[in-house]
Amino acid sequence: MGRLRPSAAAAHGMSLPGPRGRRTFDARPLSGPGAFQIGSDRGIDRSGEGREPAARRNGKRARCRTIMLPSKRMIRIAFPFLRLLLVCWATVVWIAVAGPPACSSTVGKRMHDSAIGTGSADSFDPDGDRDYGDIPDLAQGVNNTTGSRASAPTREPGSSVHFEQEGTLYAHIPITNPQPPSTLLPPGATALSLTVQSSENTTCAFSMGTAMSYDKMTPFDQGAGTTVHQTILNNLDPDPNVVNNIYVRCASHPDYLLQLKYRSLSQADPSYPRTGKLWGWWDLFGKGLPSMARIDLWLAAAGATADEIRELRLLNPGMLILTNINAVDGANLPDDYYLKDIHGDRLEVWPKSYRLNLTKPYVAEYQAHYAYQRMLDNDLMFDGVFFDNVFTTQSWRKYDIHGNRFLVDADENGVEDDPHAFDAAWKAGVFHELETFRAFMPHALMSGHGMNIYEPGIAEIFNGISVGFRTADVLESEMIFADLWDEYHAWHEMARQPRVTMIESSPPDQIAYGYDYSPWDKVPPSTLEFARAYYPYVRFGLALTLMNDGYFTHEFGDTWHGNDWWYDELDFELGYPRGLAARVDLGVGPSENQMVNGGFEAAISDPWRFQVNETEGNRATLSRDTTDKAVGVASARIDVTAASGVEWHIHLSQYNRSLEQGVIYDVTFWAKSDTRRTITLGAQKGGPDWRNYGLRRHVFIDTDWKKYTVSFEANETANDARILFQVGETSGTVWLDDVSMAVRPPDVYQREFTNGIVLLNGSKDPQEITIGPGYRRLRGQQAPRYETILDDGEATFSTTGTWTSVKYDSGELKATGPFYHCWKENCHERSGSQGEARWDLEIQAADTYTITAWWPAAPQADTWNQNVTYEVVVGEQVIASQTFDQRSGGDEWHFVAEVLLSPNNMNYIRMHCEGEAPCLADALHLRSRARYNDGSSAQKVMLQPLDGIILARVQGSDVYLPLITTPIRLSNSTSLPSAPN
Ligand SMILES: [Ca+2]
Ligand SMILES: [Ca+2]
Ligand SMILES: [Ca+2]
Repeated sequence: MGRLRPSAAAAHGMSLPGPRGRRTFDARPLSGPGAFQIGSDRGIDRSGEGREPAARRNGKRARCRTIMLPSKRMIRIAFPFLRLLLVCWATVVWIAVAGPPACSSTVGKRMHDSAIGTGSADSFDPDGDRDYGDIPDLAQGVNNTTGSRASAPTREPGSSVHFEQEGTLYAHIPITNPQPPSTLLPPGATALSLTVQSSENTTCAFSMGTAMSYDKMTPFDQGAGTTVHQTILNNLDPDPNVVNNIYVRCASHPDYLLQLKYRSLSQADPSYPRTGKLWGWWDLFGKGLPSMARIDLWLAAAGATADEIRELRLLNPGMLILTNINAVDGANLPDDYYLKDIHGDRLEVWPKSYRLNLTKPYVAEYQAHYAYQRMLDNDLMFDGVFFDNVFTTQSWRKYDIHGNRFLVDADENGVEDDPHAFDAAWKAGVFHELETFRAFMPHALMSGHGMNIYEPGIAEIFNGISVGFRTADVLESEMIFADLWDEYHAWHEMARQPRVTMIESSPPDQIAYGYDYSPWDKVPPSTLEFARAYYPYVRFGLALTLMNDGYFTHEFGDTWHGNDWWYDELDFELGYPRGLAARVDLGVGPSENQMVNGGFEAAISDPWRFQVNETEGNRATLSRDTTDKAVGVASARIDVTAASGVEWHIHLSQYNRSLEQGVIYDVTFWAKSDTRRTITLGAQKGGPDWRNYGLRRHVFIDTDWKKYTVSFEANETANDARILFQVGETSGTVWLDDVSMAVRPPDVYQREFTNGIVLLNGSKDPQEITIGPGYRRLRGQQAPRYETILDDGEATFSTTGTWTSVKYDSGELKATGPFYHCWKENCHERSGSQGEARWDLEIQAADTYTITAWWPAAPQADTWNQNVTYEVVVGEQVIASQTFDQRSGGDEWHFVAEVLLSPNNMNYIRMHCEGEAPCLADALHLRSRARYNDGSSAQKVMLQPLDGIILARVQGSDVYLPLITTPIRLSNSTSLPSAPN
């Protein structure tokens, strides 16, 4: 999820969720050994909104994990410490309760439900199933009355870990505020500084591994006779499969036991290619753990038990596994937790799942505690949490899933909220949720969907993202390669350590999103097989992934996770990178900077122009600043003293720039401002109708000078373009310097690994790359050496007679059928009885080719032609033909012929139809018998547009590709060093 429609991106300049911005659907029915019950009994967090599964796989009813559901009324009637008490309610472990503490009396029944209630420390996990659902096995103490949170932990020398956190003493609870609370530790941690507070002056002691009586415990190092007790826990087991259980008692209340859990993360550093999976746990579980162990990164695997995770870690020590919650949706919560419209109605975003009101701090805190609880429930075996739907704005959501208008009223005053104010409160809530969880678990891995790495604050919280299905968007020209490249690298450059970004690659969108939200019932089986085996999409996603340190998965798409598709390349042991990716030098020289006086070294005059819409109340001045500049002797300084909030009302632009349609440009500039803010970069016609020339992008800028690069594809050829910096969003001062615009060099990259090299062609042209000796292709059986789809929308297609380009396409993400698709939405339909369609074949190498044909399963098909003949023509001889009845069989590839073809002949395929019934000419698919990974020497490689290849280093050879090159340029960053040579 978090898919970004390029049009939405262009309009909003950031990762606003588009029509596909839906929650991930995570499962499908599965039959066979190990299959689970279909439906709610499968225990799947089907909607992904963070509900506890209805039942566990063994059929046992899941324990109630509801840890804190304070109602609004409760909060109003409670005394001021209630918020604090909610925290201790949620989090303090009562193994043995020596009298009703304030915490339990306040929370009443819920506390009773979830407390152990037997009064015996030995009854912890009484059923011995290591399912801690019996009790809330966690302890912590965040001061929510003051809002203070844990500061970032600081590593002490050696492997000891030290946490700093402001303390709070909870009245009447014998032991509180452990620092750190139960949490994950960095890899290899063997010692920890632990502090607890007691309700009265006393002496405290601890035991490790088992809960001993007070007199057998080890006294804390410091604090005897006081309320603050500190000790060093030595000899922690750093084995990532071992939870260190720590028990604490104090002499004042020796029956009261505080339990804490600490576990070290593993030193996960799997070799490449690194593989991942999202949501797929339940479907793949039937394959057995050894099969699942070939995955290095499991995201959103909430169904995994602690024992299963331990076994997986033994099978694959480099594995990481994350549980999940939905950051912004929920179910089965008190009514006041939900976002309402002006009529008091909730926003249904998935059947029976509703958007929460994260403008309320207690809702954000509930979400954070829920995520923390999920970690602790599973004996702390998960390595972190996948947060689905991390939307930091919400005003864009105008309708519920039924199409009902939703006029948001988050402050519940009966009046529609101002969208800016609502978004600001919403964003604060989302960050409060994320930061609260982060305070509990500074070392847990946090990944998710929907975040924008450039948004201030995101990189400090998240270790990575799962980049959802954008490779198909690039392959289908819905987004430019440069944007995906920049986003992927920015996550690796900016995110919190350790970095765990995944690329979710997928088949063509028309298949992945064209057959409902339960496509397994609706995609024709042969089309599903095509989706699995359309290798160019796999190779592009994989080669892109290997250009940085991310994890790769090729899945059906966001409508269906859990396929166990596997590819030859994933079995090749590529080893470890020898450096960063670098651009391959194709002999294309750097393009000229097309901006004049972009450094503001001369007086700021034409073609620069500064415009302020004063009739709308804007006030701003432009000056040349010689005291504060990034490059040279001066910068441009814009002081906005009054802003209407409309970005373009105040802008600095340079007129009369030249653009060429289809060319990718990099606009590079330095910027800073007096406060963190966004500016908007645009390219548009320099006169009426001021239309967009392909660029409109928000850029987050900071209070210190940074260099930014924004890439765009010009959507027409023009000499009257103006490049704009719009600053009318808000008042303040913005500085700009060293603005340049140049043609982006071809996006062709290579990266060296210990056992091979990866090449990626991110350009729209085929690229022949000379490598020299020392490399060979991999050996595999899957992918054809040559594979093409010839669509009627391409120049190789022609007709005689009367044909019309028509669109038979049911669209994407439709909930109701029928489902049907011309290939790439359009096909040619013949009227009359004359004429034929023809696809010219461009054969690259002599081989035997399998040819198949596609037409749509449109509702109108019952009137279509019954005798449609495809003929394969070689040198004017028909060498094979096949006749189809197009009234049925649409949305599948149909076998036409398997024939020998060579580049030396005039080859084409023609289609003609009998009678006057309409016939459809759409797409052909050609696959060679030769294999892509044939083990052959690879001194030269021809890469198709948006394609990639992994080559093996020939044993004994250690030749580096001699094409080392200009370093990669990243957005929001300066240059990276080039790869080794
Ligand atoms: Ca309101
Ligand atoms: Ca300058
Ligand atoms: Ca087509």
